[in-house]
Amino acid sequence: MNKRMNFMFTIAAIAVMGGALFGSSFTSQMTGAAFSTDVNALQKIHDMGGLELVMPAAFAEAGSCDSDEYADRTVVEFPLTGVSIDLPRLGGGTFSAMTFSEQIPGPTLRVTQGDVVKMTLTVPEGEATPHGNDMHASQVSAVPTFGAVQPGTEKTYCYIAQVPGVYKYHCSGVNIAAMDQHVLQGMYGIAIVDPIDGYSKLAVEKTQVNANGDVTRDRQFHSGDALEWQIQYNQMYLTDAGTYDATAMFAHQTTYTATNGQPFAYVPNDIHNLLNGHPGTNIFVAQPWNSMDLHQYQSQLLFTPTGVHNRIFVENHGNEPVYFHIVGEILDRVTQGSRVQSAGTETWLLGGSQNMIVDLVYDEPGIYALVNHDYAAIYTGAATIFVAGLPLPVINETATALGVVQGAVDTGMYAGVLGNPYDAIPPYGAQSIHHPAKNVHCMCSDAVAAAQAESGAVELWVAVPAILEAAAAAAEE
Ligand SMILES: [Cu+2]
Repeated sequence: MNKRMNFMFTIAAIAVMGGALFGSSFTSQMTGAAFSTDVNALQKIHDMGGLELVMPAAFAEAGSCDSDEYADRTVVEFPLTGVSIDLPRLGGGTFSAMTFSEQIPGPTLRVTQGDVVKMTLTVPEGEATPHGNDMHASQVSAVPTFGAVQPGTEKTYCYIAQVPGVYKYHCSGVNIAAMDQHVLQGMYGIAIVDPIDGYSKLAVEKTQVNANGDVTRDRQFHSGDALEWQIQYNQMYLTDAGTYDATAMFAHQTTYTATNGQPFAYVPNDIHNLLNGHPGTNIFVAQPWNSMDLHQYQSQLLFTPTGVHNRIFVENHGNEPVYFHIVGEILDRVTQGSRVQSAGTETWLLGGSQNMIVDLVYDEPGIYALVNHDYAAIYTGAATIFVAGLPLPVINETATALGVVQGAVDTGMYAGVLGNPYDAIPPYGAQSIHHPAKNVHCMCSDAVAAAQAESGAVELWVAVPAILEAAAAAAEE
């Protein structure tokens, strides 16, 4: 089987799973009779105005930004806006999203261990509900620091990021009333706290045959510098009208599994169909976001070279486990908090609100599927496609004909031509290998997408048709 056949086989295998999904009525909801007790409890908390403890005055300065401890430290400002907007849902229509700064997930904060984080949450006038922000990277009194911020007001708190790692932040609802709704409809994000002494070099297990014909260990080392990614999982529980379905949440009946806010965010689209010589035909049967008309919501692939250290920051925001696995790869290292948990493992389990850093090197050019190895999660959105190296001869030929292949060859990956999706890339740190280009991609408002474009990300829905038009015109001459 040649490499292209291999690619088609891999895609077809995943497509079969996707086809099963889209052919079924996976959005059907159960009735809520058995869960009335829980729902009533939530309603009572809501009616009380949340769980607001009466605090002694001594705690009034919790999270203050005036501490002497902050002198001589770097202060990193992190402004967020809590706002409800409508965003597109899988299969058409919209859902009632709640967001930090009009994007799901919210912006990623990146600091170095020892920095001071100055977090300001603004809730605009006219917003239908208060919001709050609970940052797991902090160690401050939860009450009143994470309490509700009323519409038309803002609240700032400060803390020192003392412990390196990846940390969730999320809306705390209205003093925890409706917190489930706010988080599951989109109010979550991550903070990355880089270790003060940097990331360790990566050891990858290999073997070799020596001059005597003996098979021996050949451990290979890569520097702490890495091409970086962020992948955040969550569940979505939606009514047919796109509102939050608490009954489905209590029953753990997932409507979709979101990957960076979008079910099936990173699978092939009609740009790849075109470039792979199949215009009008899906090379991936389930291409739910495949029209260029979808702009920032069109699914995009993740491109990486072979032989390069990849570092993936992973967070599970949901209330289902994530069995993190990459089809065709072994995770070379798993770090949780600031401790290595495993070196060389097939799958790693993340519970709710748990994180990890996965380090790995793709050895062979090809197509790899990053999944939550829970079949219910795969079929509802937790399938992400990585393309390592330049394994697709038809795309190579097409790109050559268009005169754009050199960019891909120089970088060893198709991101040299198409870029990597903006929302899968964390802000750069001191040890980040920069991506050759970014494309505009997010579960976000048009304003956020425009800001990505202004920062240099490529609008593929504009660029690709223009390239193809120019190529067609050149061919006619
Ligand atoms: Cu909220």
